[in-house]
Amino acid sequence: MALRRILTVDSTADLAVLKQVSAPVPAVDDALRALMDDMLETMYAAPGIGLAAVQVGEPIRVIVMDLGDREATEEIPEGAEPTRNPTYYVNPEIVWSSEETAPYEEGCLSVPEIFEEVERPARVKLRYLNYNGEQIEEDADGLYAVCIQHEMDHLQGVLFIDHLSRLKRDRSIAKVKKAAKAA
Ligand code: K2U
Ligand code: ZN
Repeated sequence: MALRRILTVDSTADLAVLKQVSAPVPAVDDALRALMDDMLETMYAAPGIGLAAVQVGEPIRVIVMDLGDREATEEIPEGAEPTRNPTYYVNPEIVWSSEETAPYEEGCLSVPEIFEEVERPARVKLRYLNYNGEQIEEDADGLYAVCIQHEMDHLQGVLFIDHLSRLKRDRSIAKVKKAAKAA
């Protein structure tokens, strides 16, 4: 497994890649699984709870996620190691979205240090291929629904700041560029 560089909006070249519409994957094979392993390692190191392949420069329709204990209902013992429960999405589709929407303050590993509220459908139904190429159909709500929709946007070349006003979006990119220059 290897860590990959995460593309960020302060770079014009990176932004051009992030704005691409990702291509469907022809087959779930060992090469794809190796990329998904790298994506997961990169996501944990960031740290993050989701990552789309385009964010590591591979514009193909693949997402990895791990909500860890964030959706857990039972109390998590103090200092316990976060449980790892990675999930993999190849050629994912949202086949149904609720009319009901819910707000969530989102961030993005490609838009560092920017957090803004985005309104999205509260519940979605997904269809995708898993790590072994098996077809899965699943309902998502809560943080799972937020994260998968955020990642699905990436596959369309859409960043969460594209849901904001033009002014807020441009200010966000300017802030990321300023911070990158200062670093
Ligand atoms: O696409 C990404 O950059 C991954 C995001 C996924 C995400 C965005 C908004 C809301 C939920 C998930 C990163 O994981 S942002 C970091 C993060 C970490 C913990 C909880 C929420 C967001
Ligand atoms: Zn993101």
